[in-house]
Amino acid sequence: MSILRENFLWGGAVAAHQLEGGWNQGGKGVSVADVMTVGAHGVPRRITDGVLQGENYPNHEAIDFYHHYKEDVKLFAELGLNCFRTSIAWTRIFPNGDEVEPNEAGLQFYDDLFDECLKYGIEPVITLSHFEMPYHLVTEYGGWRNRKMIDFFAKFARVCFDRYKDKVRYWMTFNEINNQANYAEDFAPFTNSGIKYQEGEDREKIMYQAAHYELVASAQAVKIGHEINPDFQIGCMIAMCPIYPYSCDPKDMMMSVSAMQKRYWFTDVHVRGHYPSFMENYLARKGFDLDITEQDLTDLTQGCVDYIGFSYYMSFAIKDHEKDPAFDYDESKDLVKNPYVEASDWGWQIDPLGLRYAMNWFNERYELPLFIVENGFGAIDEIEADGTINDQYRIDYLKAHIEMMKEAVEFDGIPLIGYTPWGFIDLVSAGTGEMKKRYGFIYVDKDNEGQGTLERSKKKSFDWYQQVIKSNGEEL
Ligand code: BGP
Repeated sequence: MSILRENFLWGGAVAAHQLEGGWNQGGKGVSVADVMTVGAHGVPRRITDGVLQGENYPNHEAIDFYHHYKEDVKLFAELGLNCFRTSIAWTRIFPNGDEVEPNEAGLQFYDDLFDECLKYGIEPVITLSHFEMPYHLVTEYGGWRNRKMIDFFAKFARVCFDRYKDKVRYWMTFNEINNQANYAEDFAPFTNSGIKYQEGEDREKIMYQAAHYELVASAQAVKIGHEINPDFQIGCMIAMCPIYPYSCDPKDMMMSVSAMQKRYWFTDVHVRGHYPSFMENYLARKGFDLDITEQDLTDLTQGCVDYIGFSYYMSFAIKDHEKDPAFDYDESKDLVKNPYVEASDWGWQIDPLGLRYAMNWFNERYELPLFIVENGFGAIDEIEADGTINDQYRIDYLKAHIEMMKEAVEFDGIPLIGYTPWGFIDLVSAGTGEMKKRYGFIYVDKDNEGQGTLERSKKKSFDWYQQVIKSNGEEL
C-alpha cells in the first residue's frame, strides 16, 4: 500500500514560453518572453526595448512544442503521467492584451492540446500567467505598475475559464508571484509583472504596488472561475525557498522570521484574503502610500484560493548583521551560504529535508491542500558514445525530495494533491535563456546556439520516473 493517496497526481511541469515556440504563429502577439535578453551563467535576463533577438533567439522556437505536441503527449503518456502542468500564453488568446475579442486560433490550439492530453487520461493543470504577458501591455501601459492591468487579466482569465471549463479542473493564477520580492535583481521585472525600472526609481515601492494589483487580479479571477464552474480548484503559486536562521542566536532566528514574512506575505493575502499586520506596518513605516481601494480589499476577501501550489528547488540561510528592532530584510545582503548543504553548478543549495520543512510551514499556517508543482535539478547533460544519457544525479536529487515529500505525508499528515517535476522535457531556462541547463527526463536535441534536430529521446531518468509513477511512489 502506498502512503500516497490512490488518485495522487503524478505529472510534469512546463511553461508555454519555455517550450512552445511558434512565437509569431496562429495569430500570437509578441510576449515579454519574446524580447528578453539571452542571459548566461550568472547573468540575469532583462526586457529589451522590443528589439527581437534574431532567428536563434531561444524562446522563439524553444523546443517547438507548438508543432510537436502530439508526439510529445504520446511520450508523456508512455512515461505514465496522469497530469500535465503547462501555462496558457496570454498572447495567443489576446495578442496585444487589450483587444475586445480573443484570438480564435489561439483558443483552438489549447483546445486541441487539452483534448490530446485527455485522450490519454492526462489531466491538464493550468497556470494563467507564467513569466510572460503581452509586450504591448508593457509599452502602452507600463505593465503591472498600471491598475488597468487588473481588467485585462480578469478578462483573459474569464475567457480561459469559460472556454476550458469542461477540460481543466486545476488552475493557478500567477506563477511564483512572490519572486518579485527580490526586486533588486533585474530578473525580477519579468516574473509576470512586465515592469522596466528606470534609473533612480524606488523599485521597492513599485514592486509592492504591482504585487497589490496582481493579488487583486488573482482574487477577481478566483471569484470569476468559481462562478463559471464551482468544481474548479484554483490555487496560487509560490516560489518556496525556506530561509533558515544561520545559527541559534536569537537575532538570527528573528531575522529568519522577518525574512520569511517579507517573502511569503503574498501567500497570506491569497489564502486569507487580507494583508497581514506586519505588512501593513512595514508599508506605513516605509511611507509607501499605495493605491489600495476599499473595493480592492473586498475583492481580496472574495477570491481566496482553494489550494497552495508551490515550487521547491532550494533553501536559504540568513544572518543578523546588527539590525535595528525592525529586522528589515535585504535579500542582497543578509543571505549567507549554508555550510550544511551542497549547491548545484548554478549555486542553488540542494536541501531535500527543506521540502518537508516547507510543507510543514505551509500546513501550520494555512491548513490547505498543497500541490508541489515544481521541483528539479538543472544540469548539463553529457551524451555517451552510444547515445544514452545517464543522468543519475537527477534521479538522486528527485529521489531524495520524493522521500521527504512522503515523510511529510506519512509523519506530518500533510494533505498533498500531487507532484509535477519541472522541465521534465528539456526546455529553455527561464532564468538564463539557456538550453544547456536541462531538467528533463526527455532529451531534446537543441543547443545554446539554437542548433539541433529537435529530436526527442529518453534519458535514464525516464525509466526511473515511469517506475515511480507505476508504483505510486513506492519504488524509488
Ligand atoms: C522557476 C520557474 C520556471 C523554471 C524554473 C527553473 O522559478 O517557475 O519557469 O524555469 O524555475 O529555473 P531556471 O529555468 O532558471 O533554471
